[in-house]
Amino acid sequence: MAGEPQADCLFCKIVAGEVPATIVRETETVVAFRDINPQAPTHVLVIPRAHYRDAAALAAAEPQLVADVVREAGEVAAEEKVHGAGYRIVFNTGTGAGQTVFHAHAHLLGGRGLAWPPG
Ligand code: IU
Repeated sequence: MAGEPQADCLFCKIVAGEVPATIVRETETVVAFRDINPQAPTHVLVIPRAHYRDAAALAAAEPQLVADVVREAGEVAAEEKVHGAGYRIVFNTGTGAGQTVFHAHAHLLGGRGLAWPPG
């Protein structure tokens, strides 16, 4: 069923507490944890507890959850004190764009200058 945990999904296992992660914020709907391979001084992944393969699928099925993810990314940015200088929220979507984990997630990146266009 849509949104249900998937046995082979790493992020579902983090949500379930079966795989360790450094969690920085949790709500009823969202979990935020540090990326194991950080690309910036602050690099936190914000994920819905519900399983959807990417952000567009999440938006189509449960649009409120997209708002929850983005709001929590902003809360993490404030907690990490990167909001003043600016930060980036990225949803890699599809393998060609660098998506490697097919459970919707936002990357919150901050704490350094972020070039545009991105690589
Ligand atoms: P991507 O947008 O799907 O490429 O992002 C997946 C991220 O998940 C990537 O930045 C990894 O470093 C990160 N990650 C993690 O934090 N913990 C893990 O156990 C694994 C990947 I595997």
